Amino acid sequence: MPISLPAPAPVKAGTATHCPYCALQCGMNVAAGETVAITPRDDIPANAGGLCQKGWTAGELLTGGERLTTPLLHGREVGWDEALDFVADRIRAVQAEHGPDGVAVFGGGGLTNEKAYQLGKFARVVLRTSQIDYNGRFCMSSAAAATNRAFGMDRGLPFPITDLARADAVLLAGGNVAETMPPFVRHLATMRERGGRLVVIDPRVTATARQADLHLQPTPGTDLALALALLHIVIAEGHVDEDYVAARTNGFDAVRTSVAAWWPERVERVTGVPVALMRAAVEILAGADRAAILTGRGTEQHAKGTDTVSAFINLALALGLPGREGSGYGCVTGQGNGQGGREHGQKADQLPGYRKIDDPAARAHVAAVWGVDPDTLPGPGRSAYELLDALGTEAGPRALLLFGSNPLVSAPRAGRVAERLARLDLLVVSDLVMSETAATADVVLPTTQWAEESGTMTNLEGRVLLRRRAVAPPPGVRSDLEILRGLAERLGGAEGFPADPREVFDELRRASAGGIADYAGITYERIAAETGVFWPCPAEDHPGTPRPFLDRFATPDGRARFTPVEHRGPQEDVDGEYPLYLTTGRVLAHYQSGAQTRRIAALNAAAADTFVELHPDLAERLAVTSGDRLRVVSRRGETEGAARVNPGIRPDTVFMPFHWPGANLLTNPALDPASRMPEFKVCAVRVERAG
Ligand SMILES: Nc1nc2c(c(=O)[nH]1)N[C@H]1C(S)=C(S)[C@@H](COP(=O)(O)OP(=O)(O)OC[C@H]3O[C@@H](n4cnc5c(=O)[nH]c(N)nc54)[C@H](O)[C@@H]3O)O[C@H]1N2
Ligand SMILES: Nc1nc2c(c(=O)[nH]1)N[C@H]1C(S)=C(S)[C@@H](COP(=O)(O)OP(=O)(O)OC[C@H]3O[C@@H](n4cnc5c(=O)[nH]c(N)nc54)[C@H](O)[C@@H]3O)O[C@H]1N2
Ligand code: SF4
Ligand SMILES: [Mo]
Repeated sequence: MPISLPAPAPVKAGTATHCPYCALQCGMNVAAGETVAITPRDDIPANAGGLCQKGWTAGELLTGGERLTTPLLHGREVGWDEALDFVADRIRAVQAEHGPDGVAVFGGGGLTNEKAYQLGKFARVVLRTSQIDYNGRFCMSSAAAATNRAFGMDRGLPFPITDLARADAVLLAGGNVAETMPPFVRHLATMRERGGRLVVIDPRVTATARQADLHLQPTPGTDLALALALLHIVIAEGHVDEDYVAARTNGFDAVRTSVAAWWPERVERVTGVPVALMRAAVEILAGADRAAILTGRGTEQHAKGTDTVSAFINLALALGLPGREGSGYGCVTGQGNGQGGREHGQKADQLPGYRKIDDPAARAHVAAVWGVDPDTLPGPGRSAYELLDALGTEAGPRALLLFGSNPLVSAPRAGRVAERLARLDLLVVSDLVMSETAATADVVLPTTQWAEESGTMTNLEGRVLLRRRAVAPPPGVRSDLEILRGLAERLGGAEGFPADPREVFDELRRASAGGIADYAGITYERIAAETGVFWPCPAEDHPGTPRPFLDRFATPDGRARFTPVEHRGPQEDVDGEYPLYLTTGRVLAHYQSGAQTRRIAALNAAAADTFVELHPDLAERLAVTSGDRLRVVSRRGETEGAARVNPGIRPDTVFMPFHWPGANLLTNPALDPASRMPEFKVCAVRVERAG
């Protein structure tokens, strides 16, 4: 693989690089030998010497026996030329019959910036298809839509993560960082050691909630009402920062009026959260000199996720937090490159630099970098679930190229997605392992992974990091960039599709220049020398932007926008037939669809199988104890899991992780109108004893 990188920074042991998994992108040293040794780096502020169990055991991804090393064509091992010729021939045939949109592309928020950029370019320039989207739609999209609406910019945390340690209060709504980003908890712990206080909103007593000074435990899907009540109390008790609101925001009057009807007693009936706890939360936030409000997927993965985030942003704005040093609103981003992956054009409505694909100036700029006529660039396509749901249908794409996602396990209403994938004329999956989705593909392309290749990742703070190659890939495996180059070569020309990540990054810098997510001044050398550079960074002599909103917001007039929002219930409420809420999420030991972590012995030992968490009262009614098999049934499907009785969950709610096939057979694909986020976090189910 062609590679040209600055010399790695001197490290204790091995090559300084970053974790394969989540958006904290913990720094780690990877030393290759018979086995791979991993030690945490202490120069990366996000983890500063810490790693979670997934990070510590990530070496097994490199040495484990379940690695794909040969292309597969209908299950048969073939050479790369045969595999790529077949894919190119089928793409040509499908497009001849169904037009450019007959072929779709699905990407992932785990892909490096270089891959995400190249995938978007490949779709628009080589395939000329509008049908491209990615799994980040299931992840960050509601927070992105709400922050764009309020601040004119979507950067997960618009401040360094270490600011949290200096806050006097943090409200974390719908995030379980103790399991999803364990080293994150250190920043919160430091805050608490300094006397700061942590408020957590979660329907379950999670490992994170147990560390909180105050825990609010709402019914799933009612955070919007809760946020309205918190703002109602802030206004009623005179805690609005009127000077800030006047100087830095627009639109407060409409919001002030709209929350008037959401008095705390009414919201107690909607959410189940006692009024006294709502008042206590406001007291903590309003009494803090510096405070942050953070949201996670618990509040965002709803058909009203965008409005829910807007309600929390309204609360933050009324308290005068965003754009003040040491305070703010932030979204706790998810996948390894969840931030960068949503900036460079693998999203249906987007071009690099966080530009809009329907903006003529954006099209002209990017087309010039790509050396094509702007009129040849397609327009916006379908969002992730809508795309998956359209596959193989009369009006939908007939072929799919999938890079970095396992939707048979992770997409909502996965039974429907399986039907759709089965109807395709061509399914091509690039992966490291035989994921559930790869196992159904016509063509499987074995690709290199994190420490076997280099590229940049943008962490949850908007800090662009260099994930260096630390070990040689197994013989026969190609990088995603090489795969895209190979396909481009067969479909019209490899020019503009280099396989060297650094060449791709240099083009990405030019394509993003002048955009919201401007990487023009970021180089591999700078990242190495400065332990990451915050975007926007428009020039090589620009210092980067750790706190983009200190002077102005990214809106045309520089002011933040309040948005009035109204509460409504979940898309599917409980009834006699389906009397319980199901919510879904994560456990410490596994990552996402589990394609990677279910192949690691230590992680399987820590968490071997799926489960159904339920309250003791419900367990008694069903006459089950922990370990008994349960069947969980929704209007869309059914699955089984072992009962895990836990007094920390609401009696009206059950929880399942989605790391194993099953939970998503149940979930509701109702979509948020603005972000097209599915309602992963609440649907109606019935629970029975199995067998
Ligand atoms: N171990 C592990 N870590 C990960 C990942 C992983 O798969 N495994 N994935 C990474 C990715 S991509 C992401 S997006 C992040 C996600 O990180 P988090 O957002 O922290 O993860 P979740 O477990 O999906 O959801 C958080 C919490 O939301 C709660 N919740 C459910 N419904 C509601 C509700 O209606 N309201 C509120 N307030 N809370 C609710 C759940 O009980 C859960 O504890 O984690 C990242 N880190
Ligand atoms: N019920 C429920 N469902 C959910 C969620 C939930 O909370 N509840 N959360 C949603 C969220 S936030 C997310 S982010 C999604 C994630 O769900 P998925 O999109 O399925 O994500 P992963 O399981 O990480 O899948 C990544 C796949 O790509 C492969 N891979 C890793 N690196 C690379 C690479 O560089 N190149 C290529 N070609 N392949 C690679 C991995 O081996 C794996 O098979 O799930 C969503 N689904
Ligand atoms: S917290 Fe995230 S980035 Fe850090 S070691 Fe764990 S999985 Fe890796
Ligand atoms: Mo995610």
